[in-house]
Amino acid sequence: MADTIRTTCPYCGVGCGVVAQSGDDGWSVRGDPDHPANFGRLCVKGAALAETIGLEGRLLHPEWGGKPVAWDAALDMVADKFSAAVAEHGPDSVAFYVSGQLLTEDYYVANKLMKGFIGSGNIDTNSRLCMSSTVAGHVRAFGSDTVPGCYEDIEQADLVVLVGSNAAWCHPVIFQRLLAEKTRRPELRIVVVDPRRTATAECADLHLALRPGSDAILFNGLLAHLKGEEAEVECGVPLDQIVTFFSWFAETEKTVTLWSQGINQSSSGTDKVDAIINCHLQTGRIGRPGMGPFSLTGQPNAMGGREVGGLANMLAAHMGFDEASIDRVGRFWDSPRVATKPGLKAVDLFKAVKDGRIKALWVMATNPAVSLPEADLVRDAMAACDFVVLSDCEADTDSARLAHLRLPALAWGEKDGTVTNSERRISRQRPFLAPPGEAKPDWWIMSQVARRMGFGAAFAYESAADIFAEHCRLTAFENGGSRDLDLGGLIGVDYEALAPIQWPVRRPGEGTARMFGNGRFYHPDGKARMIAVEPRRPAAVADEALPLILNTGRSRDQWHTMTRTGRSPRLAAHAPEPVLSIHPADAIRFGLTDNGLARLGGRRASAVLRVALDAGLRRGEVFAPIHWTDRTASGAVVGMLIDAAVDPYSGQPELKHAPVMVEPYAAGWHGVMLSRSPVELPRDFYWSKAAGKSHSIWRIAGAEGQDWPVTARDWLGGDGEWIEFLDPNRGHYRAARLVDGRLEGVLFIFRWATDFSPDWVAAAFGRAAIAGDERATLVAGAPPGGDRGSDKTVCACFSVGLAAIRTAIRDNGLTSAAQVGALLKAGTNCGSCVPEIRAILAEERAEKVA
Ligand SMILES: Nc1nc2c(c(=O)[nH]1)N[C@H]1C(S)=C(S)[C@@H](COP(=O)(O)OP(=O)(O)OC[C@H]3O[C@@H](n4cnc5c(=O)[nH]c(N)nc54)[C@H](O)[C@@H]3O)O[C@H]1N2
Ligand SMILES: Nc1nc2c(c(=O)[nH]1)N[C@H]1C(S)=C(S)[C@@H](COP(=O)(O)OP(=O)(O)OC[C@H]3O[C@@H](n4cnc5c(=O)[nH]c(N)nc54)[C@H](O)[C@@H]3O)O[C@H]1N2
Ligand code: SF4
Ligand SMILES: [Mo]
Repeated sequence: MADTIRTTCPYCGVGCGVVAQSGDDGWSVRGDPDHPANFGRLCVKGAALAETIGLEGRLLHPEWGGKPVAWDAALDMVADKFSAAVAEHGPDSVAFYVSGQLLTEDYYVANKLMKGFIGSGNIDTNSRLCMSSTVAGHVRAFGSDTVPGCYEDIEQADLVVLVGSNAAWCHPVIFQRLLAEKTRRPELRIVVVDPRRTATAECADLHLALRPGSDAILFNGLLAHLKGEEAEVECGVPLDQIVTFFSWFAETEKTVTLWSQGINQSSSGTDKVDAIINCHLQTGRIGRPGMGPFSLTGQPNAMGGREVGGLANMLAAHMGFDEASIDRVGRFWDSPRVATKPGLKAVDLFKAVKDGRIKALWVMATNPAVSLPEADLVRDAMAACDFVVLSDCEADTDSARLAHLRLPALAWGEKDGTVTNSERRISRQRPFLAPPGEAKPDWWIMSQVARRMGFGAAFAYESAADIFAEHCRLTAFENGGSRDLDLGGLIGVDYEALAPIQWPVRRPGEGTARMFGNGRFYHPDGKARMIAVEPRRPAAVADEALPLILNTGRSRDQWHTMTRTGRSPRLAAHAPEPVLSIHPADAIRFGLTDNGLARLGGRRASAVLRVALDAGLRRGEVFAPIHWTDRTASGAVVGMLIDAAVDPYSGQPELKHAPVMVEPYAAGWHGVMLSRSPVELPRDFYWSKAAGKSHSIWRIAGAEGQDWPVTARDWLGGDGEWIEFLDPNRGHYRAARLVDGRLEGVLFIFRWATDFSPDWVAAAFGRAAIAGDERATLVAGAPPGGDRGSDKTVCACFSVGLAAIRTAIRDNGLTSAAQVGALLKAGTNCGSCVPEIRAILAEERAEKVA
């Protein structure tokens, strides 16, 4: 294989180009300077990609009941089980649950197999949890699921409004492009609409910390204002801020409104999307440079999935279930059995699994046992299903544990295909690593099953390129300008060399930056629709038993259930534990302390999280990240606390608004454990696990005391040489286990919560042997010199901590993030931490005044 490969980042929907290069130390990655999404930039997650390509923990062989089986047997079994269920109970007794992390080619095959040949609409995707309200909102307004604009619009705008989007963390390179433009043109205004003061809000000219769920009231009010009507806007925002926002919006022609999950993940998400789009239609600000409504997509291929018809309510290639489309797709696929009605949407699909209507379920590239609302009930459903097959790159995920059959899929760096980013730009993901073990491309696995189910002729693909060509032909088939998605100009293209291009591509080499600039939309009359929106409150309300509202979302340096980012020590440093952010006044009210532990309770389940006081939250609301699973924490799956209220049009669940209770988690002991080998800890006390360089780090705490020397051997292994220190009076225990002089594990237990940082012990794990004098310091409980090295990483690229930044600001009187960067390098590489550096500067300023 070549030693320099151009490919695309597998994380967020920005879709950055990546150059992978092999050198003496293995593969390294850098931003692709020629890719139009990022022009060479990468955020910290993209920059750390090379740290995530190791094979540890990968699923490398098909497994039945935990034991390896041959591919042939595994594929036969899937085909037999699905065929038998269809024969006995009909096509709607089977289902696929897929993902925006599949490549377009994989997705196309999944959709064709289910909707075209099994003949059921029962294929849905995790994009249901992510983008489906935007899809429904687009279709209602435009007659098609079309993102009108492009990234350049964000730089050309004079006003950028971010609604329910923490782009500084979730779409960092787009946000960097916006901030760079703001530096060039300080008159460019940024407004952030988010109940929380996020890193994004930190960089805004105006932050509207509205009451959660009240966005439709705000945008209805704005629409009335734009029409010259009087409007009362009660959404928890002071009137002067509303007036400022409305007048900025009214007076600024070049306005882009970006939104993401704060809008979509709502029981009225579709209405909220249309309430935003209404304001752009009213002012004609759409499809022209520097303006437009712009949904930021989450996953690397959320858009590609929508394009092939991966959502249960779409058929294929942006066609729905109307008679003409069913007929057209049937003729194109040469199948008499094309599904004639939409299938079950994700939440309903898993309800059907639970009550036995679905007899065979295939989960691909997603972790529903964690990411769906009512995740506990989803687990029950999977456990009760007759046959669950799961394709993943990882061997051990919460969902994989519930599957009968596990199939090993190729991962990023190995797989080959295309993805589409938020601005409709199709880019290639190219392989630079050999397929490990027996792992296979997802499209291959499904095509093999299709052949065994008797559909061989329609699935005779030899490569991803074959599938892409067929997909392009379908988008162009009997199109004639009637459908937005048209890849006719890519038919016959050199797939290997395919350069990033924005669809529609009607003629070779001609991409499309903007849609609708000519005023033509895809409703039959060619016009767009303004949708009358009646604001609705979130489905669930706080009460005496569950007095707080839980908001959930993302941390800066982790991706979803951490299967990839969790491998990188650099990425773990920013937030090594699952954290509950709470307003200081609420913390006092519920008896919580900063850095202590809290039990967060919902109706059926609870979670234990580390407390972080955050005055940027509204009172009565708490925030928790979605990343921790049963593999990485004792109990921090927030999806179990959230009821599955869904939007009536899109079926998207309300993942940002769940009533919860909170109480202190009283711990009698606290500790840290480091181990080179995997340890499976019990779940009757708190623990969370993070990656170290050659080991894992567990933070632990519990109520009941233990016989520590016994417990330590139980967890870390009995043999080898032990160095121990036990002080029963003070409740202290410290132990290190060495094998052949090399450190294998350490366990430190304290009586009191401590912000002990394991960095200095971690360094010892890197050494081949521990010298005599160092052995004593290992269990002394503090590194030589007594500096426990406790600090929070702010800049992951250059490992710069909070303390160093504070000191530099104080000692040198620094006033800008640029000055901090000049002195410490922090924030000068990927820039992801610049918003945090600004927040630290603001805190230091406030302290000086006070
Ligand atoms: N670091 C990182 N980046 C990611 C991902 C990741 O896992 N990690 N995942 C990717 C994916 S798949 C997605 S979908 C995107 C998501 O990207 P975002 O949507 O930007 O991220 P979230 O943190 O889910 O939520 C955004 C914000 O919505 C706010 N919010 C909650 N309720 C409301 C409300 O009622 N109104 C408004 N206006 N705001 C509200 C939350 O406070 C939060 O700050 O991120 C992508 N990028
Ligand atoms: N409470 C709450 N819940 C949420 C959200 C929220 O904001 N709050 N956000 C929702 C959103 S927007 C999203 S997108 C979802 C994400 O939730 P999930 O999709 O469940 O999360 P991931 O960890 O991305 O799961 C992807 C899995 O696919 C595997 N994988 C990666 N690439 C491939 C591949 O090419 N082939 C195969 N076969 N497997 C692969 C990975 O190893 C991983 O196990 O979570 C949703 N859930
Ligand atoms: S912004 Fe970061 S995570 Fe998103 S595509 Fe670019 S490098 Fe990847
Ligand atoms: Mo997402």
